[in-house]
Amino acid sequence: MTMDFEASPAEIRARAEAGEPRAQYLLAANLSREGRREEAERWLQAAARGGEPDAYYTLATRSLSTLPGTADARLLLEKAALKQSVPAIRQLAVLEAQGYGGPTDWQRAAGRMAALAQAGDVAAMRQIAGLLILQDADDENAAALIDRTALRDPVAAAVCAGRRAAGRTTGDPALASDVLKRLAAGGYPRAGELARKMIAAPPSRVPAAPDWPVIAERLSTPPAAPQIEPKRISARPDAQLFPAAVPPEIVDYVIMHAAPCLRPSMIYDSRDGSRRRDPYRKSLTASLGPADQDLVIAALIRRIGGLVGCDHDRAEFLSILRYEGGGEYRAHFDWLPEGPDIEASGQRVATALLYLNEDYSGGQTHLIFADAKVKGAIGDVLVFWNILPGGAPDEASRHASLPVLSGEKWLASLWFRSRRFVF
Ligand code: PD2
Ligand code: ZN
Repeated sequence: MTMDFEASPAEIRARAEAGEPRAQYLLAANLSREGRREEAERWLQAAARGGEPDAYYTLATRSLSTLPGTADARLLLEKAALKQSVPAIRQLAVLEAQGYGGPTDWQRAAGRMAALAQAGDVAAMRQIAGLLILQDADDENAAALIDRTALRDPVAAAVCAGRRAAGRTTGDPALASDVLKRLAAGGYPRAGELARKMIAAPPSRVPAAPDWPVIAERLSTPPAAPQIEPKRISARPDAQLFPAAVPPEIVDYVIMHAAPCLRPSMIYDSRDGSRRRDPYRKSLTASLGPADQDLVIAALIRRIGGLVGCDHDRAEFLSILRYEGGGEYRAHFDWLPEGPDIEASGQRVATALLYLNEDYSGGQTHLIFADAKVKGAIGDVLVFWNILPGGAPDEASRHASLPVLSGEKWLASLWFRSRRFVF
């Protein structure tokens, strides 16, 4: 008989003591909720020794905050994946796609995610849809997958609304609006605005069921950056704007994906290497580490890397920034002072900024060196370099985000190092 959360606490304990790994895992979870951490830890370790996949997964999640730790995480996740743990397979796919804790293997990662999606896992279906949209915003299979997940997944709901607002094929007009209205009532950012756009959009036909062999074929090559003619803003420091580099549906995806992870932004204090809050940088940031990434975020990092001309493994974590009224990032450099941080990964050579919305005033990116105030359209990517050709910090690369005067500004930033990023 399988043990689940409906068993009584006394029964769970009895079975845990009798040596059932699943019961040991559930007992650990109960004890952890009660704040009895040491006992919880002992039972969690016992469950892992007994081969309980959720225990492997829980232990793996603790090793994701440093690059060296991801090697341990990967081994635990592989064991959990062999026992069909769905969260473990999703996380393992991210590590494989990014080359964290072992070789980079995009095909394997995409194959794992497609298998989960085909088996009906909603988060995997939505990720596969996102990957297809990145290749072709009109992909019929993406429409089918988004339709099937929009009522159960907030990120899919946002993509669904964005698609309809852009006049693309997506079925039932009422489909995502209910989800979005509920999210808006719960204070989820931008949900109300998306719901309004969606309700105003004309109805369209319901897409057919997903065609899995076609999807597998589409996903068999790693994501590539599109050919986009950039607009040069400055020659030195080098600054270029890539228009429409990311489809608007993926922009909605990124916002909804990151919204629950937003925290007050920090600045780096070069005097002691600490990070702290400061009026110099007034915004919220979601810095998407390995535990917060998915394959769409990984694909987006590759795409932006392709525009910049840097491999994905040189990118720091994608950061989603939300500046409310008055929010700003005063004049600063993105290059780092001498210290342990640059010893590990090298200098922060380039900055890429992806613009996620337009409905605000003020808030332009001020490239002081070019006397240019840039307000990108949704999906535009601004790239500028923070170093001189020889690699030294460029004292001319100072820039800022001007105060937001009305509305709120959303933006994704990605900094690239001179070598592989070691976190
Ligand atoms: O939000 C911006 O426009 C901005 C401007 C300058 C962001 C950054 N720098 C940054 O994240 O480094
Ligand atoms: Zn900056």
